[in-house]
Amino acid sequence: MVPFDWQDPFNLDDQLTEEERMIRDAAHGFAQAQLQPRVIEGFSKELDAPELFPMMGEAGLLGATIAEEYGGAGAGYVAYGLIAREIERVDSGYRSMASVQSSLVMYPIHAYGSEDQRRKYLPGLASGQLIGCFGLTEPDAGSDPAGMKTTAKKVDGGYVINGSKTWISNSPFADVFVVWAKSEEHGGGIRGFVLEKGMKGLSAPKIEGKISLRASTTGMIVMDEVEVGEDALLPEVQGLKGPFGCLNRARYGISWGAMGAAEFCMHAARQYGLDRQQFGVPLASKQLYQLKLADMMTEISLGLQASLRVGRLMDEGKFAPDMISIVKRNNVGKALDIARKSRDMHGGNGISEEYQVIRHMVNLETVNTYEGTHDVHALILGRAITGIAAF
Ligand code: TGC
Ligand code: FAD
Repeated sequence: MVPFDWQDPFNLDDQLTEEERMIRDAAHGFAQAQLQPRVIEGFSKELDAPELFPMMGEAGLLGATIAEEYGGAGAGYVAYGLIAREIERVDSGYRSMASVQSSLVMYPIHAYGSEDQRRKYLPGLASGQLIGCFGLTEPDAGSDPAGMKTTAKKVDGGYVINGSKTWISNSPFADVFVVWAKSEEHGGGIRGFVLEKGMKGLSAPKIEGKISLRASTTGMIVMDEVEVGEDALLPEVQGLKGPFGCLNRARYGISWGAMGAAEFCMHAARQYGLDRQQFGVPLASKQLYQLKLADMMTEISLGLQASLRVGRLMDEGKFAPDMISIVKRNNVGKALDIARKSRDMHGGNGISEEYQVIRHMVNLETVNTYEGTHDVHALILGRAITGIAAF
């Protein structure tokens, strides 16, 4: 028998390699030293924080799975998940900034780009000197990206792109825009293009007034007759499997990240219950309070084990996207439930920014929606179980 550790019930630590533990500890140190001190004000004032990208780059947190020759860390998907968990322990918005950069911008350039595109963009994105964004969602095409209206028309020497994308993380200060469009030249099939800040006809207005994910900047991408060269096309992928291949990585990272937010909320509720006296005793001595803590610990430990399993399978090249739907959907749904419970267990203090749990709670509403809503992932799984697509 071994002593039981409520912070690591299944001894996840023991299932990691030495390198993974080092990456996790470095990410934890960075997140607590650099992100935690600024998040309350950043969220409250809805501050843009582009300066975080070079800081995250220097800490080795961008493009962890990308080969070292392009500036990445050459690490595996478990390490990538551990980074997401540590950043989202502080705030889902900061994790969004990093996961868009790594999974939705660096990954497609690495996996679908030409060698020239890889050399041109990846080192700058890895160091955080360049900031990336990913444009799939449109005003009239969210859960159904096949309904997108953005087009790429072939012209001499390149393409002309028209359309608009909305709810795009990082877009207002992005340098590099990975955008998906229907290409006339390819029979209306979906193709990816890399656009750059400053191109004529390209703008990225900020969406103001979010009540969730306020520490992360979100905007639109407006493309009005944007002319790009042939070298802007991502040559190696065609069809929706292009953007979905990126989403697989980001959704998987979110499954770890959401557990980081949930761990913060559980630890906060535990400490609050030990410190706060009511009816002459600590709240933590009450059965109802302990039941909630037991449920939280159980869901977090199961969720982390599941993400670890999927990460190992990704590293071995043996994963199916449906596995990722299970962990994205379940872990985010459980994290949201844990954040709501923690908010309740803090009583009136639970609505104060100082205690931070309500910030995690409202952030997780976004996380439950983006990268495939909770219900869309249920339908992906329903299709896998029945063979019938019910979208
Ligand atoms: P469907 O017919 O199922 O598939 C079309 C083609 O794509 C392939 N495919 C996949 N490939 C790789 N990975 C996956 N997960 C894949 N899923 C599908 C499929 O094999 C097929 O290939 P081919 O060669 O036969 O053409 O497509 P559908 O149009 O019926 O899609 C249905 C559905 C609901 C599954 C899909 O549209 C969906 O997932 N919708 C959700 C949209 C979404 O997740 N959007 C996310 C936008 S990005 C974002 O939110 C970033 S937030 C980041 C942050 O700030 O952290
Ligand atoms: P809709 O698709 O209109 O869905 C509305 C509701 O209907 C949901 O409850 C949904 O589950 C339900 N629904 C939809 N279809 C069905 C169905 N067939 N059956 C039953 N119910 C259904 N996108 C990007 O491309 N890049 C980004 O960087 C990005 N960042 C984001 C950042 C933030 C802060 C937010 C909020 C969103 C971001 N998104 C981004 C967009 C996000 O991916 C979409 O919001 C999400 O995919 C849902 O699309 P929608 O908002 O159009 O909702």
